[in-house]
Amino acid sequence: MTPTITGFERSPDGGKGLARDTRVRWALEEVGQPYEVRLVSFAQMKAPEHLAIHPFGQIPTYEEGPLRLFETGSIVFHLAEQHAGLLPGDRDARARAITWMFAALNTVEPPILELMTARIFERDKPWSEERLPLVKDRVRATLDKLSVHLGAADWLDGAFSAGDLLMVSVLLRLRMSGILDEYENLAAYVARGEARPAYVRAFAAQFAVNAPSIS
Ligand SMILES: N[C@@H](CCC(=O)N[C@@H](CS)C(=O)NCC(=O)O)C(=O)O
Repeated sequence: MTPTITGFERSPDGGKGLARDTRVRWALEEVGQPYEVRLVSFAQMKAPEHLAIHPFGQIPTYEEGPLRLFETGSIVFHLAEQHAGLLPGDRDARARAITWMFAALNTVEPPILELMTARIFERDKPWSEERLPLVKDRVRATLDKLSVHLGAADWLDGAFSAGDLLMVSVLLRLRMSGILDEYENLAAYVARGEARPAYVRAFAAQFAVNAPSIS
């Protein structure tokens, strides 16, 4: 059965691949699962039909027959459980890969989201300039430790896993800030993720929808 995911009718990032449907597309591409996409406007996301699938009125969602999921982490985990390729077979290695999924979304992403909020949504506030360095340092405090853990390895724990897929996706959100480039090994790690054929396909698919049209 071909699953259907939702994505923005037009992503506010103009095709940079930062909207979370890209993470789901990437996971689907990694496991070789064809999928369909239903594009939704902001108004449609808040309408009852969509709220019945996503209680918070957001994207992405995932529908597979009677199964309806929301939350990117949950969707990627479901795909990783149903298909080979995103989680190791060994019990302990699998548990560690799942731990990295949680670490990406629960530990690394929150300060990055705070930085995005400070840079984009709060930049006209009178206290914005004063607050920004504090928020950036909170991001660095997490990346310092992540960078030490990764060291010279290609991936976080052995072979590429759903943990890497989510961690790379989260770190990608930092590119515009310049902070990622302060960490040579993390910048190379993200570049390795982006070079994966599955990511290239996922990025191209969302870009085709979201790229600004030239007229
Ligand atoms: N924790 C959720 C966050 C979902 C989320 O923030 N989605 C954004 C797009 S990346 C969205 O739909 N924003 C529009 C809105 O909140 O109105 C997940 O990981 O799926």
